[in-house]
Amino acid sequence: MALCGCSHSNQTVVEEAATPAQQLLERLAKIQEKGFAFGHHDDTAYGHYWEYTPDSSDVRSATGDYPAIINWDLGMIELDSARNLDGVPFEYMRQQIKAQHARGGINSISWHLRNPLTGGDAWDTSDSTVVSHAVAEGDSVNAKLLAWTGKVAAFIASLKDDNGVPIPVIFRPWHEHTGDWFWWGKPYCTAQEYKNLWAMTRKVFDDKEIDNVVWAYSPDKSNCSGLDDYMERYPGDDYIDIMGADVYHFNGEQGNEAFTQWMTATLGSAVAAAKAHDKIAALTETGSEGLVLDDWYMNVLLPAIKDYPIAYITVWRNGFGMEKHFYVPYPGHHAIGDFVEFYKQPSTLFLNDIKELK
Ligand code: BMA
Repeated sequence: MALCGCSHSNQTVVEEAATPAQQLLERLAKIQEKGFAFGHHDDTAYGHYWEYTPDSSDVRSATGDYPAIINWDLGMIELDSARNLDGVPFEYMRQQIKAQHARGGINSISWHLRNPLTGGDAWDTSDSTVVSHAVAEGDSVNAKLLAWTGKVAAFIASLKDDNGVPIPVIFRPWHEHTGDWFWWGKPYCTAQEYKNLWAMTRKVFDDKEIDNVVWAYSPDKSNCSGLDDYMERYPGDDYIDIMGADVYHFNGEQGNEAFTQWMTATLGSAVAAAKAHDKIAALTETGSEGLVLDDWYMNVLLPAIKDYPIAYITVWRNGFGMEKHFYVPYPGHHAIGDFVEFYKQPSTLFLNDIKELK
């Protein structure tokens, strides 16, 4: 996107170069014209049977191709830990982000940060005053969260290719806030307090003039049955680039209908909001844990999303050595054929489909 800094007095037109973030947003819009990009969390860090093995990927084992998008999580970076909450070393993550970018793919980032009041994890909802402290200027919890956010901003700003050019990423903090499982969830703060979390976060990045971040908002299906719910805690057009939705499938075959209804309610709202606010829509998290249905990708997911204009979807991780915690079929799994069929669809875009689309 070329921004015009026009000077009418002397008839010169200065074309400002697009920022890395603007380039990624344009790319996502192009991707959406062709279909939707497929994303997988921690794809090249570990899979069902392996971990930290260069070039490995459960998606590639199944299809011969990498996912178009790989998601990473920065949880624990705030404590200066060398590894994230799921054990991924941050330096390994950085290398893998560079590798995914170099091969023409896209990276996205989430942040399951710890509770700055109690010292517990992201799921510690034991003290519902945490957000009010976190957004109160001068409060020690506020100071702690600002420092934590600074560490995330520093990591993201440090993502550069071999030529020192910043790597654009999608960043999706404060996710699934309509639910009640994270300390920033709906029952534990007012809408204004939640919006203030976003304003704080953005200020940390904007003060550092970080320009490689595309910002995603991602309500969960929980407490999100229509556009009003979806928009209730929307931080504002200046802060958000992507209208996301997190919608998981539960209960195997019995859950099919509910999944489709939730998709209509939540992803449908994201798409409507994206249209009204001139943003990109995405299914920022989805999946069926353990793939209990042989045909989930082709016969449940695809029909549920096919009519929505979205730029990408992301499924969650294939936990190494975790018997039932996986979302992409691994070698030998009974749902491989279905996933390969899904891969072959013209609308599903993997790395090879998007790498030239810049
Ligand atoms: C959840 C599970 C957890 C993990 C968390 C953050 O959905 O995968 O095992 O710690 O996401 O990645």
